[in-house]
Amino acid sequence: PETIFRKDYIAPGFWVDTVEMGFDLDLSATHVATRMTMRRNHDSSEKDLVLFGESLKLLQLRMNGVNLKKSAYKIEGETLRIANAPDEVTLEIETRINPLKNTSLSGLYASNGNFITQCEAEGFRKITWFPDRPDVMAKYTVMLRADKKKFPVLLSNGNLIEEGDLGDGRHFAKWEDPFKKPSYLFALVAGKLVCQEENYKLKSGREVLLQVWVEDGNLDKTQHAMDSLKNSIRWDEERFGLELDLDRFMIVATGDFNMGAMENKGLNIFNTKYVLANPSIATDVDYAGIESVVGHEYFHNWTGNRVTCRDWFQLSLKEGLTVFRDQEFSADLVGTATGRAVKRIEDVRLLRQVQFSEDAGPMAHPVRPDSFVEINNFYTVTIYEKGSEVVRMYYTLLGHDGFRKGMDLYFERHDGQAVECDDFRAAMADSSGRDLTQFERWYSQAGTPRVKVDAIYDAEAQTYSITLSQSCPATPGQTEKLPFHIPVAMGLLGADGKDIPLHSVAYEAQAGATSLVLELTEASQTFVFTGVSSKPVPSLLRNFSAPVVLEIDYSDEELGLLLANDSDPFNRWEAGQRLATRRLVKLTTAVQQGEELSLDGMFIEALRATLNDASLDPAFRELVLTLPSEAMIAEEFKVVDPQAIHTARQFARATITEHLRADLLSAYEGHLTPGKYSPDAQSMAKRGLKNLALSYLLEWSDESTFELAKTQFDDAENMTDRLAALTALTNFSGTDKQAKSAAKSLKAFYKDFKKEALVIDKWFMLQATARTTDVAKIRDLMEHPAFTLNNPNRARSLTFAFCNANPSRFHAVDGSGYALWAELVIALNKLNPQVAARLARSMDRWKKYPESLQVHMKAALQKVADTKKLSKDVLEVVSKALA
Ligand code: DPP
Ligand code: ZN
Repeated sequence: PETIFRKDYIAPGFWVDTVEMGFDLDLSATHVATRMTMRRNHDSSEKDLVLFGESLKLLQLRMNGVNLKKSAYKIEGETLRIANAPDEVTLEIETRINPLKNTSLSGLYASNGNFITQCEAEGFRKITWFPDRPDVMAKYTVMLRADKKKFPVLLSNGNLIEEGDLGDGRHFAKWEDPFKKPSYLFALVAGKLVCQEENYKLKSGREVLLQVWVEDGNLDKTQHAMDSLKNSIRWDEERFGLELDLDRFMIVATGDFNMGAMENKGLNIFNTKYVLANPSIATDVDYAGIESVVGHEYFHNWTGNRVTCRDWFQLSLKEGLTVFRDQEFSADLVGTATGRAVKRIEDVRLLRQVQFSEDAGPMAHPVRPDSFVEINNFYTVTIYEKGSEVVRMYYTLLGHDGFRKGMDLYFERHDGQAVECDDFRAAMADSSGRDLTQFERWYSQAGTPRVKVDAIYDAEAQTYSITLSQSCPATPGQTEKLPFHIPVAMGLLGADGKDIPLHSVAYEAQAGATSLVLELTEASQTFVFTGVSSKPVPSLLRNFSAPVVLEIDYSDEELGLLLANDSDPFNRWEAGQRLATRRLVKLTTAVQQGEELSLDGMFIEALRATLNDASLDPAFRELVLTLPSEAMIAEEFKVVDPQAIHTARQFARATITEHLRADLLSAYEGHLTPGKYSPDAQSMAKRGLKNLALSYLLEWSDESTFELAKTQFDDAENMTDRLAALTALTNFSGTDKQAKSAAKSLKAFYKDFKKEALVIDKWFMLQATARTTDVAKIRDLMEHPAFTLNNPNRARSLTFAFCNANPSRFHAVDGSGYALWAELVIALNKLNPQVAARLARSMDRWKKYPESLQVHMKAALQKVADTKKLSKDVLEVVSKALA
């Protein structure tokens, strides 16, 4: 398939001013009539009028009132060209599409008898021929017609300007979006839906209508999404001075959705997973996810919709920025300093576990990619999470007010435009007067930079010199990297654990501060601190001020001091993770060499002290007590041995429990949250620590802790506690009687929640990631009547979870996991290429495994690559892996 390059960008030959669309909605044969007014772009080298289309039945094409004969245009693949079009054109196009047959869930499709659209990135071309590219922005008017009984609700972007009956059992609704937008933000929804609605007063006093639309029977699960929406609106007003520009804002939930959610103008469409919640079906994690995704999509209204992307290579312009905004939103809502740190730690954990791994694999790409085969493959953690880190670095470099000035200038310059990442950087530079030329490399160079630390204390001169040296590993297509502009927030701790006032000639203006942001711009730089009366312990990269790997040799004692004292909570946690990682790596090697395993007292006592420190936020304690995941431990090795890592980590968990049982039990009992469920930060933190304690307690075979979990499962009044208990029970290895009892609980859970799709997803996922679940068990579960590959959430809950989150079982030594993976990718490829390509990525890092596994992995990859009619989505992923 064809590779598309950023450097080949050509402005569109024609602009579109207005689009009028008429839909006659029918599940298997929808008629779409489009009329658009277009005008030549004299600045473009493209002279033809170019439209894109896919899976369309073209019924008619008229230009300026004249039917075009087949000879007047040329269709090649997805492209339709009209040569010699006049400068002013009215184009009328009629197409027919079949939403029912559209299992790709891109374009217009059917979901449980309703119509849903998804047009980002290139789904609009599955609805009509159109210059479907984000730099073509137009005003839309949409007329929807459908059977009134089957499709009582008809929604599209913007404002409802007319509705009524058509007489023949059909009705219509006419919608007008007052803002011009790219086609990827188009949306329509039609079907049997109900809504929770509310009038909401903006800060300016203007009233807006907010609606959350769901299928019948789900109105008891919309309150949290509505609350999150109101919080988002208020937050964007207060933090960025950005007001909702529409009179009406709608959220629609659908059970069939490829992604989390979509920011269509005024009509956000969401995966049910990020809308539906009440205490009995949703966990604390779900509540937090809904808040952040509702925020994310709402914030796109300015960062993405009002100012959009010139081309898809600029995707991070809107996604990185909007992730940064949603992260800040969630942090601000918690409000406390440790609450912010907890959020930061969770975000960084995800970045490291998934994005660092992407950066080290065959799909590594810069935040602003130079090329792609299929844009849908580039909705990645690099674009989103690393993109957010890049935005966060401006924030760190320019400060709170400086960043806000940059944002203001960005909107002042670009409102209503489709722009590039460079335009954002220019706004940040010009508003602050800072030279951010070198900062561009964060957009152009892939790979995770490494910063090596060498420090020398000179007792006589009382100076402390820190030398920072940066490098960045080669990535596909990029062998040499130039130095990045890296903000390194730091402080120095004295022997008492307190921050030492900092004095450095290079940062004279901030003399006496206890935290500084060093700017590393060269390959190697030395920063000298004076007046340091004893050898300090450095705390570097505070709050994770840059997306890099920090290589520094700490002694266990230094890490202990940081864990107990650092004024930066992120680095406190980081010190604990370093202590743990060091031990888990050693244990893994010991497992491989058949040596006896042991865990030292220093580490266990450090954990005990943290666990029992009542002055610390329970959420923070939970994070410190959580060992690095098996995937994170794997990153420490050149050659990964998933079973040894699993054994090592399990040993560590059991040993921690052996020594801390009494402390864990009192942590459990001390953090109960009786009474009505509330998803506030404090209650969530308590539940989190309590349930972590429970999962540890069940690592140590014992009758009473099993009963504790069993009782929690039976008596739970919310899904958080119920699911935590069931997970612990399912992973418990005890007597036969206990195993039977756990199986009974699992069955009861299914029965109780059979009607709640999102809960059944959890039921599958819990089993997919259980320690004892092997490939055969997954095949069994795939035969379960509730399992289907047709629904992305369900497919992900069982098969993706197994391939991505149960490494010791997926990487079975006989290669059976890989064979299953290949079958699944091939099956999904036929149904839904986007989802298939996501699963295909599970094999990205195959070269990191021992030869004996690589043989099987390569065979599985090859099997997929050799499949006939492979989508370009999957083809791109597997051919890059095999390259
Ligand atoms: N633009 C969507 C989002 O990230 C995903 N397609 O919100
Ligand atoms: Zn987004």
